[in-house]
Amino acid sequence: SAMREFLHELPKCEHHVHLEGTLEPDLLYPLALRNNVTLPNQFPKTVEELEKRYVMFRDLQDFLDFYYIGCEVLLKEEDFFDLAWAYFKRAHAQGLRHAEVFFDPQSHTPRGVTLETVVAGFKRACQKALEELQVTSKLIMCLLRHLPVEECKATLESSRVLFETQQIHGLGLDSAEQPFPPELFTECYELARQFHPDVKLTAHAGEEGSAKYVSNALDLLQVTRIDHGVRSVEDPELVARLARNKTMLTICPLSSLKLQVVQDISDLPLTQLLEAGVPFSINSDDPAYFGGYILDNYVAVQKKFNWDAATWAKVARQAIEGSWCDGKRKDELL
Ligand code: ES4
Ligand code: ZN
Repeated sequence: SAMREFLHELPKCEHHVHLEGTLEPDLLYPLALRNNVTLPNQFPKTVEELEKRYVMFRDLQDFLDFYYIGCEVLLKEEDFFDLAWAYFKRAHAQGLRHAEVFFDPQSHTPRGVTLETVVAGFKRACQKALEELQVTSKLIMCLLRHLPVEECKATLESSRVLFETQQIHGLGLDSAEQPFPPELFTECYELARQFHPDVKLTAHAGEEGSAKYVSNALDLLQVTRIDHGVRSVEDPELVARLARNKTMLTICPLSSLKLQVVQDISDLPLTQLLEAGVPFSINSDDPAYFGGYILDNYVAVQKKFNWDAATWAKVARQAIEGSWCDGKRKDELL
């Protein structure tokens, strides 16, 4: 359609995509076979069965249970490369120009897969995306907040050199939001800031958790971006603060729908954020699980909000300006 074509041509930046969440059923089963991995008994046995199960999730935890099982088929550097390269190809075909991608080392290290293996595979895919697709990218390492803080600290320590050499650009915080508030991770974020003066900080907050999770992430973790943050609108002072500081929310429409954070995409507070001057970007989160990549999320928003071209230009520009690439790359994208 003309609308999809228009949105395809917008210079799109993605700031909220978990590479493990790009594991399509049509890669999951071949990887299980290639690596001799036996999936749990109750796990769907075919691509078709799995696709049917992914139509809807009860909540974040119901989804995460599938997501962590999916991770078990990833063992070798080549697997991480194949995963990320498949993502870059699909997102590029939807008009992606720049991506800041999350990964969860702690969903791999318990199987004996090292952080270095994971990053080596992802970096090779990022390099190929740059050379063959002209897609730029940054890696953001996330800590799993449902795990003991001491384990998170140890993971962070093991990543020190990768942060110091800026092979990893940012730190994030994901997994089950409640009851694991941001303040548990204050020391982890302090440590990351010591790794490199330019380290970028973000955290999932205000997806299922309250607006207090968002303000505590800002106050205690000193993040400069909030992942999801849709419940921020429950606190007018917080909304004013996000607008004043131009703190970007990375919103994931199909994710919030499929995880039943909202009952309809029109329930997302996008109009309110635009009016209040809070910047946001539109992202895919876990596209293999939530039924769409970046353009599909743009289209889903347009179907409900029916924005004019000027509004879309503003949304695309805010995503570029909120990106963690250098000024030269931003100028190219604008
Ligand atoms: C996630 Cl949607 C979402 N929320 C929190 N943690 C996650 N990890 C992967 N997807
Ligand atoms: Zn997420």
